[in-house]
Amino acid sequence: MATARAAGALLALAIALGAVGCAEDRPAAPATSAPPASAPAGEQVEVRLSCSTGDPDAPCAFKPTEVTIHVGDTVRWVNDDATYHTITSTERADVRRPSGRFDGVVDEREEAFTVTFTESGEFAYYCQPHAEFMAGVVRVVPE
Ligand SMILES: [Cu+2]
Repeated sequence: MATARAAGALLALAIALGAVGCAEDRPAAPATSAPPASAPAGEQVEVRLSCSTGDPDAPCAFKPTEVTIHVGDTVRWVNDDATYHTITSTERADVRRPSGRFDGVVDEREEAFTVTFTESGEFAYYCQPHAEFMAGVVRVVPE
């Protein structure tokens, strides 16, 4: 129950800050902004965008292609090269079309794009310029 105690302490702090008559609607968020008690800080999983697969039919790939995370976790896609890629959500893995859930672009080495998944499910995505061979799945399971 340490989490509940910490949340209680933060609530008390927030009330105390409010009591001193802060002019803003909300007290300034402390550096460790507390997530809701039911959503502990998530883990971060990295997926690399690599164009050194050595496969002439699929020269670039998401590595790993599939990741399984928990609700509240974050996937961080990082570009291995200076190649232009997108990280584009699609409703179906076999029909690659932007679904609008997320859509990131990376075109520099070590450039990153992150998405925090707040609901469980299977989230397929692909790279638009390399849609024929570059796709992946994020499986999000309940905590
Ligand atoms: Cu790509």
